[in-house]
Amino acid sequence: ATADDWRGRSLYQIITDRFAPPSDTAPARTSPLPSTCDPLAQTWCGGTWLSIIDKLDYLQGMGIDSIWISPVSRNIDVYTPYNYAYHGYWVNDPTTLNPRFGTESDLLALSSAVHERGMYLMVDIVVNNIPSLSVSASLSSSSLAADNSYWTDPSDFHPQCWIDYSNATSVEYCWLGDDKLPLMDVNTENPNVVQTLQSWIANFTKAYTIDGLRIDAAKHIPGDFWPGFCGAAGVFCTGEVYGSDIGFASQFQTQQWMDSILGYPLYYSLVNAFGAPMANMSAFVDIGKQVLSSFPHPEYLANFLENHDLPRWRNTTVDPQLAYNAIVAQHIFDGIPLIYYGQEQDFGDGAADPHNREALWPSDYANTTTYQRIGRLNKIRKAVIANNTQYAGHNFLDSRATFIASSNYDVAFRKGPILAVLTNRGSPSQNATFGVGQTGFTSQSDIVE
Ligand code: ABC
Ligand code: CA
Repeated sequence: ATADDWRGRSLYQIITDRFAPPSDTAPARTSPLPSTCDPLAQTWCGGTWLSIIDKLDYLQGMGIDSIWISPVSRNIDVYTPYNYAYHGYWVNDPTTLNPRFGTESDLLALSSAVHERGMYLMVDIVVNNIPSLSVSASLSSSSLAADNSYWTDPSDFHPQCWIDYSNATSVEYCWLGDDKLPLMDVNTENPNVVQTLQSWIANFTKAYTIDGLRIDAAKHIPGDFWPGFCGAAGVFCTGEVYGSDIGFASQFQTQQWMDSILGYPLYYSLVNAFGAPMANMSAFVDIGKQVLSSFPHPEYLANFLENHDLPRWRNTTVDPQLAYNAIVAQHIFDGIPLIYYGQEQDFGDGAADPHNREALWPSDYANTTTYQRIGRLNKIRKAVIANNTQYAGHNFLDSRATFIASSNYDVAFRKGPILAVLTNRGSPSQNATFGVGQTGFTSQSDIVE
């Protein structure tokens, strides 16, 4: 699917190991299965590609029509200083599937089940780095063999150096991870590496009918690598560009490196605006405007309030009213709304990695108020998109959000036929006045609350 196919979608992020319990009928991929899933144990809890299928009804009940699943490629399968690769990011062979989560036919079954429902499938891709337990400062063919690395020649990697985030070159060429578990930086200028990755991704997206890619650590590879890679993939690419620097992040679109990035800049603005009662609403207004003016296609950005690297929203603030207001902003502002599994269940114990990667099944997939409100927002989005609802010649998807009014604690913005009026006053409710003078709706217009 293309970026334009994606922009009206609602996306849901899944860590395969944690989203749905292993079903009784499918072969267990992890043994022994833990009796409870303790995120601090950092080991497999048993979720698989097949078990995701059992919970697609639950997702559709919330208006979700696309899923992003954690990396599917083979990982190191040994004990490390950070325990086990249950999350799937320690890919040591991008070209082979991870037997912990299923077989080729299982991934095909998931892809078919998703498509039968008219949903899209996005897969997380790790190409920047390969974990190492044996290599520290020196790379050699024998250490790479000991690590069971797909790349076998030292020239397939950049020489060892740790990333210095104040140095742009270092961010691209040095290594993620640390001396306990180095993530060796793949030499993405080596023509053999480039060629191999391109033909693999072209085959992979076709073989499994993948609709989109979430590109891990996208800012750690020089931008000119991506057009060839995403071009070969032939599908929507959204990159992880972790950070609040809009000038840096917007290059991914202005330089046409890839279609989209994850909406980190908007995320920081929403935390600053709604992350505490009576916080800083101008952060949303200021950053929101900068996002709209800096990105040529803000409608392709994937906007989130939580992910597997960040604290849960409800860990930052327990106030449900603040969460609901932030969720509305996330769904009505330009972009593809993205829910992290468990957000709809108000998970809030998770400070950060690894606490924020709880199993979803103890929630019993309950019909929570948050679940219902996300569902309602998706119904509104779907309705105005499907009907191409216009106001004064502006429909939802083609128009940009416009800030209409704001105070320290309130904000109003329009996007096509929808007006969002939000507050960060939080709980308990209080009497307050917020004037929204110029809604753009003429007097006596019919509106639906
Ligand atoms: C493991 C353990 C952890 C332990 C850690 C050191 O090692 O589990 O308990 O603390 C995977 C696993 C992790 C694992 C790591 C390392 O591998 O999921 O559990 O942690 O082994 C992606 C994925 C992420 C994944 C990897 C590695 C990459 O989403 O899940 O981790 O394949 C950087 C990278 C980013 C990466 C992220 C974790 O680290 O850029 O790709 N995510 C600054 C930098 C960011 C940086 C961030 C965090 O710090 O700019 O680039 O992200 O280190 C804002 C600023 C930002 C700033 C933030 C913190 O503050 O604007 O710039 O971000 O205000
Ligand atoms: Ca790199």
